[in-house]
Amino acid sequence: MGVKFDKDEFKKSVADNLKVLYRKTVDEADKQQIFQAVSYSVKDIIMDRWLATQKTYEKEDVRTVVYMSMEFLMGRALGNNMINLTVYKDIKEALDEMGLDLNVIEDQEPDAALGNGGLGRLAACFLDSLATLGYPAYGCGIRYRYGMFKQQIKDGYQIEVPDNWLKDGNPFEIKRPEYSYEVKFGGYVRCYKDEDGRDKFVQEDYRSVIAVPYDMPVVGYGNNVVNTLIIWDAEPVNTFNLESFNKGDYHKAIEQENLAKNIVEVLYPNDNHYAGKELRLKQQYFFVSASIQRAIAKYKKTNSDIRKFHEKYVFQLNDTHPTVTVAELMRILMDEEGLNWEEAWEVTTHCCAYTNHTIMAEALEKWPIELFSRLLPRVYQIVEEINRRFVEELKVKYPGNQDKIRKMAVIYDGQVKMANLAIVAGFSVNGVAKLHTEILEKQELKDFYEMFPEKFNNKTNGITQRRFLLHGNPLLADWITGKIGDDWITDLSHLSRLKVYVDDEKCQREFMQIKYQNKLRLAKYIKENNGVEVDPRSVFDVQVKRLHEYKRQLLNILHVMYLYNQLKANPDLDIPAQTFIFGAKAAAGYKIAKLINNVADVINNDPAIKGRLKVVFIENYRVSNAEIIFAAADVSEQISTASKEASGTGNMKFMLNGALTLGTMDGANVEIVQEVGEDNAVIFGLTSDEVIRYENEGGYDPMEIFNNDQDVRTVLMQLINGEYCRENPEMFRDIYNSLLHNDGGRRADTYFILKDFRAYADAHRKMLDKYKDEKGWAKSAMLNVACAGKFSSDRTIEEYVRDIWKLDKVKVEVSDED
Ligand code: CR6
Repeated sequence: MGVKFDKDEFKKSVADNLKVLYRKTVDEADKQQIFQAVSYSVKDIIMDRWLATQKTYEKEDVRTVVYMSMEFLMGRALGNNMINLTVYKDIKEALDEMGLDLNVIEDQEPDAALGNGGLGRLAACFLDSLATLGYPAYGCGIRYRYGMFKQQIKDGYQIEVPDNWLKDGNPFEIKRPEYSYEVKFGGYVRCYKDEDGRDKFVQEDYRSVIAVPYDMPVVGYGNNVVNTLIIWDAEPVNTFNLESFNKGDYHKAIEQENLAKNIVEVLYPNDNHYAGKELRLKQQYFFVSASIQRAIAKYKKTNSDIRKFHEKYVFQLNDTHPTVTVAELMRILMDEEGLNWEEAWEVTTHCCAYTNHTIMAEALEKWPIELFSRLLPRVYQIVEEINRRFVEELKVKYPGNQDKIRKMAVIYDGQVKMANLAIVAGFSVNGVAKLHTEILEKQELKDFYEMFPEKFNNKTNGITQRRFLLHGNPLLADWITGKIGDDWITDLSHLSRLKVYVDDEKCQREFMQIKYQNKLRLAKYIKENNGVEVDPRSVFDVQVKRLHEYKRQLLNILHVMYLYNQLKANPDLDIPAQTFIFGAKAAAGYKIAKLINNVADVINNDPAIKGRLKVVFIENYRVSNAEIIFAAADVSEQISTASKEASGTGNMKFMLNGALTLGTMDGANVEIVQEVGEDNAVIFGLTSDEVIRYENEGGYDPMEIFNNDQDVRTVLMQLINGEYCRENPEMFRDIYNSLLHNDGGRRADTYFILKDFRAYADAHRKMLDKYKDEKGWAKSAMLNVACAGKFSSDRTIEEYVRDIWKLDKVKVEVSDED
């Protein structure tokens, strides 16, 4: 089943689009215009399938999942849409014939960077899998005017530049003003009796905005299914009738205009960190309220009994960010649909399911009740009532146990605790990797697990092979298809069929040749974008992910400093040349990028080590360059402090592209090693049990290591003796101090960097020994690909469907098929 592609028709369509959009011919148009024209031509192919899919859903009145997420890190759409329509190669050919280079055209598209990191990208992978598997699904999020900032590196520092991704227009989106909804903030709640004597609650003297949806197509692979990502924009209620307002209302009109402008202005660039800003809560309620209103309106088109809403809709809450969903749904069901509390609660608690993505304390969302009740007065009343009833339950179940109430109540200490709200009102709570779910059950959410064991389940994350292999690594994708056929594209478990080739020396050579080509491609990218020359024959050792203390980029760079010392002391050291590649955006203020860049500067310019060590910080790491980076990696650095990384998904993308994991027993690394075998990865460091034990005991003494390990001491002293910052030797004193000294409530070496240092250095040695054995390495790398099947987001989605969402697959027929 595929799209019937007519090359001449497509070429004509591109030329026509250039004419209609820009009054230009192909020769006259610039690259951006060509990108737009090609995108509209591809959108044209999508459109029939999109219409057919939505018609089918309506006709069959399907049960639907709404994936509620503040973040969708979609990346570029054009290439992925062509891949999933199965017309990538056809279009490439057609464009070739027109004298146009598809790679250049794809490069014109800005990434849709509506997310920070793993959580947002996971949402994007899930949408891809849902469409490919043929499940009715919507993503609901926010159409931020500015997505994740663009990163520039100046003088070693990260500079954040606004990402005006909509500047040239977004060719794939469709504005749907006819499905707009009002969302209200502030004011007060008036209670009155209706004609039946029942209490009615209305919000008065509020400020409001109009939520206007933009639809983005989510194309399934080769199956005619096109689902929808709805991203909400905010418009003022009364831009057009300002004149009609009297003096009193004028002020309010301006306020509402500003509210609309501000609310969707920018994505908060925090990964795994909660900042508690009022505007953030506004964003959350804004998209949640609009999305629920839309779902209910859609439901009512084909169903009459709102008491059965949960039979047709399930809301998956991507972390606590959209948790206000439970209270907003209660509000709408009661205040607007006329249900009583029990009826509304019955629906809500069968509708909402919550995914936890972290155990990091600083990521836990807690809103001061002052703020929450001021912004959402009616919703707050409902949260209070949920809390009151739940605390009653706790008192019955655990009489006299104040500690349970303190830990489990939804409102406590003047704060609304969003995770508790999600767990109390949700019917499912899941972690994102086996180890993570175990930690939730045994530690972080122990009390809830004891009370509601049936709600808890694990869903190990996954990634879409369509983007991260088929699109990102075409050479390897073709090679795999040549060996085992192309079933892997929609069923990644087929990769295991590659196992029969791992000892075949010809296959090994082919495989390593592809890796080499991909390393050349990355080397070229690095040269063009960073001006650094790297040796494609060196080991590409890569750590790309958000900059975060718990992810321990610091451990990595300290080890590079150590290696450099070794090489200087012993120039004949028999180790392969290595290139350490970093890529990461930081929350403002985290200075580690400066250290990495300064170390890079010193090492890369030292002729004494004869190019055997290079360090590169790739500027503006994002989905589009990630695809190039994963394909070229030899070693995948997954070195978070055990217990801290809930899952990780980059780890899976590296594995799928044939890199060996050098990592801790954390997150999904545990399952990666289980799949590929201990010989085909290198594991080091404290276990999560050990970390948790140390934490409970108040830490460990890093001074002991400082005193006894000369190599570690040398590296640490280099942080404060100007070795990596001649003009300001004090530059890295903070880092030095944080590793050795307690500071107020903060333990020295909070993330056990020095504790794990030796084990990490040994792990690197072990990895290099493996690399020296060419055939052994090729075999291990191939086994990583062959064993990556489990980590497809298709598998993850099938588990969500089976255990939580209970959806049926849908078939979509389109008339232009082959
Ligand atoms: N930062 C986890 O830290 C996980 C993703 C997706 C994270 C990461 O280990 O793979 O979610 N958590 O589940 C949060 O964002 C809160 C992440 O991306």
